Amino acid sequence: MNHARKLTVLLFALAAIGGLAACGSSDRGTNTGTGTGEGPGGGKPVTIVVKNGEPVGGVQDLEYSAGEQVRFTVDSDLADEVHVHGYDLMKDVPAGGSVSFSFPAEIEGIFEVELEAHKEQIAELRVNP
Ligand SMILES: [Cu+2]
Repeated sequence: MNHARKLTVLLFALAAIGGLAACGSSDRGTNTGTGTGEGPGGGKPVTIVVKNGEPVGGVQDLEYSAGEQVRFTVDSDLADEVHVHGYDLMKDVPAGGSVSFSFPAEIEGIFEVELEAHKEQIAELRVNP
């Protein structure tokens, strides 16, 4: 009995992992060597400009400390859906329009911000303890 229940839990866990992996593979390497020096200070709004489905200036670094407010805007020339992994937030962005995110950085770690339909990473969200 006990064994069977454990197996069920395991299967659920696998299904959850499979679901997460289904969108946006993370095996692209998270090594973003952009030495821009100063990161966005806590609460300072950041705008990520997307042209032809790609982030202008490369994948943007968004760095926060746990508890800070994450704020950024995506300006896109193409219609897509912006997906913040980890926090699992999704918002549509119209062609030539923009969409803004504002949420507390309550999950620590490094997460991909992705243009879902184009499967393009546009930012790396880093939340430090
Ligand atoms: Cu995604």
